[in-house]
Amino acid sequence: TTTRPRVAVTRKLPDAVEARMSDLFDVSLRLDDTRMSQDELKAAIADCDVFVPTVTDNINADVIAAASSRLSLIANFGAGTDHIDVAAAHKCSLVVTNTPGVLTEDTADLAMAMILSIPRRLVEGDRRMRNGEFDGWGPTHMLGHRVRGKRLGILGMGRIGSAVARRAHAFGLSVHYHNRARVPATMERALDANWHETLEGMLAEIDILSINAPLTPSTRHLIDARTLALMKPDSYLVNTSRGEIVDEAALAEALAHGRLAGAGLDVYEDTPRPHPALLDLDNVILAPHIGSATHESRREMGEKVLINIRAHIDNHACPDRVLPPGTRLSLAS
Ligand code: 8YV
Repeated sequence: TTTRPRVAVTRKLPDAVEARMSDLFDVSLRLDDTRMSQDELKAAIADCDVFVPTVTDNINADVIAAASSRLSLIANFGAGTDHIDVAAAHKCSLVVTNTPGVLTEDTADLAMAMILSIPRRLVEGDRRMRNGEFDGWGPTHMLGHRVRGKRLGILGMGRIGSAVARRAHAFGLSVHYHNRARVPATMERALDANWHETLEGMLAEIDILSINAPLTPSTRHLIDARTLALMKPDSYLVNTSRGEIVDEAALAEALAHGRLAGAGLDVYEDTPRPHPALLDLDNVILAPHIGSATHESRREMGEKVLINIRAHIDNHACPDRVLPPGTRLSLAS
């Protein structure tokens, strides 16, 4: 019998994923649902052929240096790979993969849920009900803003941004976007999306901003005091991507002073702690990073991890390979 590849996972995964993984590979499963310390990550990566981290792990060059020569694949459970030093992995000839696609629609649903519920003060209303603050209907009570007819600005028109755009049209929003590169004309037409060459130009014109970009050196703090000041005072911000794209202290400041009407956040700069000033604001929805938290997405993310591992072991190209930043894919020499 050939020895089965040894796979190390850093977190407890859904039961069905763990069961399938154990069928296929020699897996060291986590018994408790905690995150590993940097030392535990190093010990785990030193003892496997395939390493399966998640967003809560800081897979920096130091951790990667602890890998044994047996390691050849880092198969991330999740789409975003900003927590992995992909360039360092590449230098050590490690392949890195992620799980895009399967979580697109669920994450877009969460963004849309926030786009609908912040202007309508839904979560604030729930809080009031529970606090016994509802003493009857009134013509001027709990007024929010109509969503239909407003302009949605999407920062990052990738898979998730496009899925948000499709939903937005159903609710009568017009779609605007800014992206590192303009998307192909056919896609722009299909999404009925208006391109803005500059983020600044888009921010001044929109009523709701949905952030759907990956965290990279060029998106970190893209939304800060300066860019927030360009937004209309009665506009809203929704972030279901990565917390570090927004300067959270500047956001809290803008919200507290009425320079922004509200925000919906699923991700934070200092996970898992939102900026304390946000906790006091009624016009903010704080979600605990649940964009892909459906049974279906998490199972399919696990399947993607398995497919990538299988392809790699069988010497095929991994379907979801992540290349280091700056990798040139053009045919030009
Ligand atoms: C996951 C996510 O919760 O895929 C991502 O990038 O943020 C979420 O879907 C997380 O990454 C799991 O590792």
